[in-house]
Amino acid sequence: MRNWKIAGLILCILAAPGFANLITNGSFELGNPSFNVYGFQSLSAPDNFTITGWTVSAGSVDYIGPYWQAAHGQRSLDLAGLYSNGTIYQTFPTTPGTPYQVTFALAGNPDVQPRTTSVQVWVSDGSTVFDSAVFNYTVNGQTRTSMGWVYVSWTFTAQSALTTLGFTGQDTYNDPTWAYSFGPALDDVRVTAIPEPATLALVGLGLIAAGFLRRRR
Ligand SMILES: [Ca+2]
Repeated sequence: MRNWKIAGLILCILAAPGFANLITNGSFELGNPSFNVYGFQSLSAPDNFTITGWTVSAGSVDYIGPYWQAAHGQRSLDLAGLYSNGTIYQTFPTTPGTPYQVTFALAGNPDVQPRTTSVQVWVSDGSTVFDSAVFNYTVNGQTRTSMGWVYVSWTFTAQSALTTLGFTGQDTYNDPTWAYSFGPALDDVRVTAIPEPATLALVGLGLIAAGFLRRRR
């Protein structure tokens, strides 16, 4: 019976990588910001050193600290930084042909409302954006201490051994003073391989085998 339990645990361990988050610092908690007195820092492209694991590749984003409530941890992003919508991305290993699920927390800078803000999420094989989607979020009544974060998800199928996942602010509000400085808010980005039925079966078998012994003891 001991062998069943060991086999079960091994099956679970073998299958576990299919559920791991492939994104480094998806909650934006790691970095070396110099937050201003309001509790954020505007980053201009190119910037691949302020937020660990991420590159600001176009426009501007705000790295948000105490300025507003994060969805997870203490930090998040405004994808319209100073005067411009921005783009941020990260590259990670993938298996071509495998489907992946992207989930992230979405809200909107509440300083201008009501308005609807938008973010484009996209994936590239290094040279070409091969899939993308736009998510809209309506800001109406939220505050910096009650951001109204919602979790959304999207799936793509990898085309290459490395995939770049990016987020681009697409807010259309052009402020007379601040121009495009009020964008969609982003936090808690996760990417996981969508487990194949065989992987789920392995986990199930593993749990059954591991649990069988416990009941018999
Ligand atoms: Ca966070």
